[in-house]
Amino acid sequence: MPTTQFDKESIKKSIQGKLQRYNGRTLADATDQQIYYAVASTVRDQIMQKWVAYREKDKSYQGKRLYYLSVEFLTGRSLHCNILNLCSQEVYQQAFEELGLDWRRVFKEEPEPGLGNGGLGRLAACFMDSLASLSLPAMGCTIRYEYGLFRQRILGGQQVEVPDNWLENGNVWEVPAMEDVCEVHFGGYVEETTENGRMKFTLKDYHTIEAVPYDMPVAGYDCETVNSLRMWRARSPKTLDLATFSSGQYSKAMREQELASVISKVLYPEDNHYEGKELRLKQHYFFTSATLQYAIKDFKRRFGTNFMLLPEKMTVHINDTHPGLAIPELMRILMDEEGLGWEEASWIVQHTVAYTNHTVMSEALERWPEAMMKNLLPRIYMILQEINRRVCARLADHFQNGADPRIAQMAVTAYDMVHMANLCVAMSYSVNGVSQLHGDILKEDTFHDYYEFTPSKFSAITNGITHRRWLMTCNPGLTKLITDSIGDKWKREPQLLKELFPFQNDAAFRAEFEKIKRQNKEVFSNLLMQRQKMTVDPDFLFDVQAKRLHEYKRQLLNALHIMVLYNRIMDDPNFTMTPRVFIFGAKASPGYYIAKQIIKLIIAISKLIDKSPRAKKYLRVIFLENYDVSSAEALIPAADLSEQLSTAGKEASGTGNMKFMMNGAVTMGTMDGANVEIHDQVGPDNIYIFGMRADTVSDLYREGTYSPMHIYENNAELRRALTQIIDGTLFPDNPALLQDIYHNLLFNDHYFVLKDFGSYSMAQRRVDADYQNREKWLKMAIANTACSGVFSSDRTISEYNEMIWHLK
Ligand code: 26Q
Repeated sequence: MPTTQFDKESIKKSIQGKLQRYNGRTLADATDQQIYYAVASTVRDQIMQKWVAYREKDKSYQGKRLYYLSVEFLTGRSLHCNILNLCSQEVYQQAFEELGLDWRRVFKEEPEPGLGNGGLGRLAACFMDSLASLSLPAMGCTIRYEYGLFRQRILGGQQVEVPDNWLENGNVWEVPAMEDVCEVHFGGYVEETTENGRMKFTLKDYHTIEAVPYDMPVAGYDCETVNSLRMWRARSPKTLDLATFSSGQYSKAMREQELASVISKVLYPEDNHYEGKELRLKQHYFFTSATLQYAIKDFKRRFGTNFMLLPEKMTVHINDTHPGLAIPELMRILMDEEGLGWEEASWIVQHTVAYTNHTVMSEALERWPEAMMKNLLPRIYMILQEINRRVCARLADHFQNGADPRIAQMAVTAYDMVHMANLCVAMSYSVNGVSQLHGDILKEDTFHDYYEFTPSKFSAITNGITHRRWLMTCNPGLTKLITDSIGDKWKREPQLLKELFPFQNDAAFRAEFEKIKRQNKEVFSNLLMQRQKMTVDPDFLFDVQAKRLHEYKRQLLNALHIMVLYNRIMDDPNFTMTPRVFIFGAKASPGYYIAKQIIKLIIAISKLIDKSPRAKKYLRVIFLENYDVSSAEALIPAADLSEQLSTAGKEASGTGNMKFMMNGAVTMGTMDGANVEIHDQVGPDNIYIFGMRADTVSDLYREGTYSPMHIYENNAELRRALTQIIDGTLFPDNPALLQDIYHNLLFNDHYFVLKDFGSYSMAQRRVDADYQNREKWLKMAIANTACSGVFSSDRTISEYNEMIWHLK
């Protein structure tokens, strides 16, 4: 196989050649988009060459393989990270320079695949990067949504959702794998027969959907490994009915096609929230079934039909419960298609499937009506019932009491619902939480009864982020400073960032660090100008809260505090403070009413402040439209303060917190999720911790004595800010617009916003003072970057591999 060189001259030639062949243009008159495609397909050629070589080696691979199943992979753009992982930054940079191309301008032409909502999907993407970079054999498996997460526009002071047609101009990075097309069956009924004295179950009268795989290469950093992200698209197996078409019934002829393809049409925009929509259940089964059919086919190719080897040769990791139907589906394939008995199939499943939980919020726990499951997946439903019967029998035996109330709590099906989390805990060999605190809560609370039943299954592995995207590509200035100071071994071993710690005391280093932060603020300000026709002053403190909008994440705490600052400025002519811009980035689920009201509130506060020349000198509020991976890559390197305000016990881990820290922002946070571990790493002097601890929160829930009204009555500043929500200060023409926010806070306040307000406000006073002390602040910021190495997903993946997967 001849290999092509990818030196500077051949890269230049390739880009120009592609423009000529694809577009009939020269570089001089090509559009930015055409240039992007020419560059990206040059990089793709380079990856393809490695992919071919890797696959060739892989053919004879006899070891274990990981299938990582996730309904979301929030990958972000690929071009820059691919160039980085190929170790080709320098040659491309030189080639660009000589061709007169602008690096950033080309990158921003790439449509961002928004195939995820937030933390869960982004984690899956970081994991893919680390798996490949650690040369572990893995395939990511998901749905190829035609429309990703909606794009957010702000119009008339509120969120408006626009469809995300990310495939409109084609996707350079994917290749269809037509040899692996398979069928997924829905509906019908189960016929029971006996064959050679054994029960046989056959699905009849089912409806077929075809699953078409598209593979995206995932190249590891500075290594030979190129794994795949496999995305399944749904289509109808029937070709167009020409007779119907000719008779003029166009729409009837098309209907079948369209009905099938809705399954992979659009990503559901709910984050940390369950909605029992049938189409969603179809999506889950669709990609899970297709993946397992492929995995079994590959196993048979490698090892024949000795299925007892399966746990030794593959792990099926399910990212939350959404792909949990992998459990009954694998049993179905082994029993109905491969002829194994229940005992064998069940043993195999219980040694092959591993499960990660990502949330303890009860409204996010996945439950499906039994009737829906039975209708849509009759054979799968039968298997679930049998699993449930056996699980309950084991439990009754264990508790020595068939009527023990714990059994109903732990059952797979109960009260007419299929409880996916119980299914996953009962049937997988490993259950893990995503931070130490979250792992403890799973053991002590969420899955307490299961923990007592099978304690050894449970573990906690703290999340991580890929430092290649979240430092090396998004923050080249800081990357260079780090390398100039401690060499470049940290790129392979991010824990070596620790060596930066003593540089806090180096005045020249601090000055350089400060300069880079300022440049990043300017870059962000320019982006804001392009996108929203706004600027921010880089001399202001950049105070950032960027994450999905959710009541438990408490954007409201931040908003109320801004109102209090505004009032202090307006009330006292001598008041001064450190000038600060509060930047919010947040999408709300389209159906989440209160979340959308909160966006309105933030934007209204922003406008109120902008109307006052005096307030504007100290305070700005920016609502960054359409917060996505690409805008995070510009925003996070510019942040000074990272707001991580979740009610303690609610945020399983958080991963944004780690990205900010790595880029030298100081955390303002509760003792929740991974904030606890960030605190452990940097020490109490390099973080602002406030608010109730998780145990106090759960005590308060249990006692039920919390009275937000009591706090309202005793805190005048807070009372005033709350009143301004409804007294016409924000909406003179419609003072009642946000009354639901007001009422929720005053009469319910489920997330303890008022309770934690005092402590938050005090911690913010310290930030205000500390930021003035440049030396102190920079030392804190540097300490944060220096201590962020453990939060690289390379460490996370190594732990998964040691504790759960055991891949070579
Ligand atoms: C539930 C039922 C049916 C369909 C969908 C869902 C659903 C969808 C999305 C449930 C949950 C989610 C998203 C969860 C999520 O993003 N969790 C986040 O995971 C991150 C990675 O582990 C953590 O860092 C965050 O703390 C956690 O909120």
